[in-house]
Amino acid sequence: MKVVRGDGHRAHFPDGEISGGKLVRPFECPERVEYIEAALDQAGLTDDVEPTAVPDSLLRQVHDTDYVDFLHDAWNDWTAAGYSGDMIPTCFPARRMVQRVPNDIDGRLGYYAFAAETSITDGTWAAAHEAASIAHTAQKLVSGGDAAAFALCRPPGHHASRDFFGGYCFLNNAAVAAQGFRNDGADRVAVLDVDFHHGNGTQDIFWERNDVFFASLHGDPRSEFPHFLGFADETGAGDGAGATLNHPMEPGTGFEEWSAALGDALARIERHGVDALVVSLGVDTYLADPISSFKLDSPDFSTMGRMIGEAGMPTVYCMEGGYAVEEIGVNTVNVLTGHLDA
Ligand code: 7XA
Ligand code: ZN
Repeated sequence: MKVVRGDGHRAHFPDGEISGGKLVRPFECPERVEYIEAALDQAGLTDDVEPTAVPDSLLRQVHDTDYVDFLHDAWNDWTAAGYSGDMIPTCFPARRMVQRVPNDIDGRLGYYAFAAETSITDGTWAAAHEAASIAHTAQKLVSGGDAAAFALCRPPGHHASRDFFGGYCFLNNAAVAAQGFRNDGADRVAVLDVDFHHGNGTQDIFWERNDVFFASLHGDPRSEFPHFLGFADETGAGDGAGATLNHPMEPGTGFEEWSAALGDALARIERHGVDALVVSLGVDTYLADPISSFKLDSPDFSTMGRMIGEAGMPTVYCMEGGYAVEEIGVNTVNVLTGHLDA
């Protein structure tokens, strides 16, 4: 399995993250990639590919054009306004307020965000753009005949919607890969999101589409981020009615229940008749993850990969979350080698 990776992610590392009422070192940090790279090397998954830039037209199929422009210009606009610290959104267009883009950069920052833990900094655009390019390159490899590829994306993407960022995500890497499959001739694609957190951005992007099935297994939004999407009764709308599947699960869920939900999601994806699969691969379901509450152990990730591999679909894995940094590498690689063993 080829691995698409780059160093551009290092440019994105905000000073802090608001967590539990404090500004703490961001959980989503560059070492995450370093630990994954070390584990890939150790496992012999060393067939590396450099990313090719994602076409702007593809990015703007997935995201609204004003949102892409906002992200591209955000840091310049911020510093031009005389600010120097990281861009932390603090004011949001809540219920019954006017949904209109403000002129002022502080207002626009809140308009295009849904959560305050995620800051934009000097290198955010470059890093997010490279992550989308990594997903795009992995999709091209698989559309070109590879059975599977791993996109080592950082920052992650599945919380990024058409027009807002948050949950450490700016551009939706998995959606870029899914849309790329469609553009390259796949009639139907599935995104399977196994990250601990619901992939609200991906769900929103494909909500009214039948050509991209979205399935997510995640912590119940009543207790877990992103709190306001990911309930079992969300199943898609319009043309996409029935093409979204949500499996929220209680804190403390272990692999027996989790893997039954995975089996169900894979069966639903198979019934949808898809030509390609994008896996939003978060390993924050791990029992020692510092911000999550499932109880998967490292060997479970091998079984997860085997189950996905046995589905026999051309597959792109896009890295999402996982914050137990010392174990993130082995857990990620276990999924990939499990897939290869299938
Ligand atoms: O998959 N998404 C993540 O791993 C990011 C979750 C962000 C949680 C922030 C809680 N304050
Ligand atoms: Zn997550």
